[in-house]
Amino acid sequence: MRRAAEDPSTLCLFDVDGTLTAARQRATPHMSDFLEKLKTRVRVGVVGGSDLCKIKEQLGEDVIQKVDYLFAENGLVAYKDGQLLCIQSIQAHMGEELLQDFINFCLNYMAKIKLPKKRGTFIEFRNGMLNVSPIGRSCTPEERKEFYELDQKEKIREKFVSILKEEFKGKGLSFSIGGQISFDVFPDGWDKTFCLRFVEEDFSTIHFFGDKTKPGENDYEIYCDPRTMGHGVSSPEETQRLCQQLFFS
Ligand code: M1P
Repeated sequence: MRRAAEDPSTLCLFDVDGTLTAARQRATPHMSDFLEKLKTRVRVGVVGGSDLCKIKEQLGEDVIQKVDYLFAENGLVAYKDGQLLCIQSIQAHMGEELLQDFINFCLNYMAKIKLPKKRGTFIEFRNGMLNVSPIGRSCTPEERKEFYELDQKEKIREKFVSILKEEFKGKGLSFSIGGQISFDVFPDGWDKTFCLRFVEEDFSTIHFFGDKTKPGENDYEIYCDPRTMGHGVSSPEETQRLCQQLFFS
């Protein structure tokens, strides 16, 4: 049975990668214990760019039951108190014509890039978004690191996104670089602020904690949104320290 939070009018929403866990890694037992403790003070939610499957790998199979709100794919797949609230469909929203034009363009562009390594799953088709990865999502952790370091120098993803913005101008698509090897593509407005519609009426204060808070990064919109108090962090350890100061001192 859930224990009531001392302040049920405050919600803390957390990004996953870089905020609750290291990139694409599992949460440490210390972080899991901390979230349990935090739930005695405030209501707790998670809003990740990743799909539900990846969030479960990182935060546990039972994460939907453990937190008050679980928002996967920016909230395009939304759960409250363990119950599904809604799932968006990118194909219904974009239509097959635009979707195929977009996928074909990306595959064609990626076919022309030469990288130190290329693996598989270059476009992951999710419920409410597409995730595009020039190296391919099936790369190993070492290959992921190698791509990320190269990308920081050569801006492979930034250049790709700027070409897509030009090519698909006026088509209602948004792009965000949230992780290390890929970027997310979704209809305008389907960024992390999407999840706020499920909580804005129920809380007087909504804190958001994220590590990718610069323009073009996937925490930027919700971090700046007037409905949230945004907190930029640089690691899971900093997230814990900040919450400790805010809610336990
Ligand atoms: O949560 C941030 C991002 O995590 C993954 O990114 P990458 O595999 O590139 O490190 C992806 O699931 C991405 O969709 C998500 O935004």
